[in-house]
Amino acid sequence: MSVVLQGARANAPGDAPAAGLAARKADFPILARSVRGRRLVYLDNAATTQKPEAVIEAEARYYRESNANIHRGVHWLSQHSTDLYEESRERVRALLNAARSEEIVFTRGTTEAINLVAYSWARTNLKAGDEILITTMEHHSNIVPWQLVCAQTGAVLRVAPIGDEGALDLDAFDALLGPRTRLVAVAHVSNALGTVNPVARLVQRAHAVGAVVLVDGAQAVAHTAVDVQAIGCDFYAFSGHKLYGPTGIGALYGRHELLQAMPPWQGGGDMIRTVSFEASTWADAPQRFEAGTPNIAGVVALGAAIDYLRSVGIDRIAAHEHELLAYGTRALEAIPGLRLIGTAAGKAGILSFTIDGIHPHDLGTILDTEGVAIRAGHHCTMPLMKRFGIPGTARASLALYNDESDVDALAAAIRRAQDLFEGK
Ligand code: 7TS
Repeated sequence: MSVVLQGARANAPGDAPAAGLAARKADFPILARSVRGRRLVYLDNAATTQKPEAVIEAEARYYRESNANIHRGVHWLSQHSTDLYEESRERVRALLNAARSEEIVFTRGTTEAINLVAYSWARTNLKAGDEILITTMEHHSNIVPWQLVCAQTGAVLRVAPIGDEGALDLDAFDALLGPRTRLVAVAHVSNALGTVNPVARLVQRAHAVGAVVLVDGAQAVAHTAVDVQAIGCDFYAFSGHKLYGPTGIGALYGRHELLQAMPPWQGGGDMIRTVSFEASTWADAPQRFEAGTPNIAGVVALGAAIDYLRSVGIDRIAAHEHELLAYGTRALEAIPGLRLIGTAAGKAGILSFTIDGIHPHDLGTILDTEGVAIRAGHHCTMPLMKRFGIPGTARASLALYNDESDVDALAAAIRRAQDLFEGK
């Protein structure tokens, strides 16, 4: 534990932009454990990031010192708990640079945020023949909710293609926009390729035809500064657990006018203004979309995660991960038979690859025996895998606490797996 506390230092003022971040490993207690008798090399950060002591402690402290239900108590503790909850909303507002905190709705995560928009906005506003435009690189969470909307409303799903490097085909995207396009739903950063989409440009083109735009920011918020006003999007979704925060909590940003015009999607306590057996009326946004007792401790710990992220500095994190990505790309490209999937310019810290003669799952299993945790499979992007003609990839995804030794361990483990398969 003393190691953890030592590591939880503030930024050293003289630190170079990307230097010294590896010392942050000590902020994350789980990174000190071993797995299968080996040092844990955690490279599955796109699935979920590890949690710093500050976040774990914030959640525990909430239950030790502040636990009470929110928005309904006249007693001190309830008011205190409500204040903590609403302070976290303000932290999320600041993280995304939203204009006002009423534009932040707490959800279980990205998936629930997208479903909220699908159920409330899309089912109300779309009719037969309207079009929803997505891209080939979307996570299932940004495909399936729209398919459900289409089945119910008669709207049509359109898909903008990508090039061989994994970049969105912007001309094709523009060509698919038209008077029928009512909604564009696009990933900010692809979880399987690392491609960073030019979301501000996409929003501009989509708005020109009158479409509303949802950005899936699940893979963006922990790796790059996000400014929803500069992007200009109407909705932005993210998950706390990919941002060094707890599971089961995330948020939806929605432009105030849009949220205020949307009907509730779940009914219950906290989302109403008045209830009678004849008719009920709804609270304003965001409460309208937060029925029932929420994950209060999760919200508070998410606030602590945002504080942590800001204390390290999102620009330093981005610079560090880009350097490590370049290092990792060189290390993997030197391995014979390895093919990187997703090589778009300016991509984020995701190394997806296939190896000749070794199925990604077998590779993942062998790497695991060496304590190297990566993801293997389709990464909830089956249509994207089909586009590349592969069943899946092995994927290493970077976070602020990774360093060159982690990438070296990955490369060495891949080479040993190859030796094993070649019977050496
Ligand atoms: N959108 C993107 C781009 C994602 O990467 C993910 C999760 C989601 C949506 C869904 O997020 P959730 O928190 O609601 O589940 N991506 C991954 C992944 O790449 N490996 O495991 C989960």
